[in-house]
Amino acid sequence: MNIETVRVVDSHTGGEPTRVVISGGPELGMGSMTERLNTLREEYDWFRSSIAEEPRGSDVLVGAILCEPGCPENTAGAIFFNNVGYLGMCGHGSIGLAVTMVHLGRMQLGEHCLETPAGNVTLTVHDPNRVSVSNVPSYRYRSDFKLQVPEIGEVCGDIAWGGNWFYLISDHGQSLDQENVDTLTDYTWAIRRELDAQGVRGGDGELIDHIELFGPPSDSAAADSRNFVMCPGKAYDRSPCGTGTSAKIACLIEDEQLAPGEIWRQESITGSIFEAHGVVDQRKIHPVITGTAYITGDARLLFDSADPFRYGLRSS
Ligand code: PYC
Repeated sequence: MNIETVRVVDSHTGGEPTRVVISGGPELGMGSMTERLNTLREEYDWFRSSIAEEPRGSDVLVGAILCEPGCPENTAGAIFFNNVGYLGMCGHGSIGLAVTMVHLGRMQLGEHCLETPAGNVTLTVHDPNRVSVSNVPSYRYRSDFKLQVPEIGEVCGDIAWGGNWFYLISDHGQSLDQENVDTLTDYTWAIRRELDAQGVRGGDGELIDHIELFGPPSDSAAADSRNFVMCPGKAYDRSPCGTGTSAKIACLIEDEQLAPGEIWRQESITGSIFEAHGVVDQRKIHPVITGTAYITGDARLLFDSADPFRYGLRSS
């Protein structure tokens, strides 16, 4: 494999970066996206780390390998990854990927089906920057789940699936402000560690690796809620987190605090906003998340065989 010809397009969705590998990635075969993810993890994890880790990437970057779809009528497939591993789905990343494909002239306005390891999602391209993602069915697994955290005391929240696993907490006494990011990072990381230490898992036995705090929006005329989302690699999401907003929509609909079709505007800690609603079909909640992404780069990555950090700072 010649990794000197890796072409990437970078974008950000509400401040959260996405790097889409357009060509030059490893040969992953034509199995399902889950099978291709497993091949990537088992045989080419160095490729993930070389793209996502410093010095070429950063802790906050989400990468995506653009794949041929398994089913020819679908537009594309994608495998999402970050500085420490892999994501079943990524909402901001799907919006970034759609805007990237429009930039490349490979996606037109309208509806497209994207295959992901978590399931197929529908991307609706409204204009070259604005995209809706009709996400995988999302649901609450445990409500009012109490956790004793040595550094904090008792916390209580919902465990929900939105394409990734989330622990959603509204009652935390923290101020969701940019100036408070270090404290929020320590707070959510202590919770994340304790969920793992106590063996608390999602419904499928997977790690609950995203912690989401909610608070009042900065402007109640513009948004319904503000969040802080701690991601698996200890970076916080600069966007309102598409899969995290999906998990929230599922909880709100299950609590009858939001009607199907009613708009929920989720603000991130950076002030960016996703507009979301839930569609209920055969008793399943399908969140639809709308956001805006911009292209920030279109580049060829270089790998010098003499570079001791060519596979990433942690993994080389
Ligand atoms: O938007 O779903 C998302 C996401 C997950 C991790 C970072 N962003």
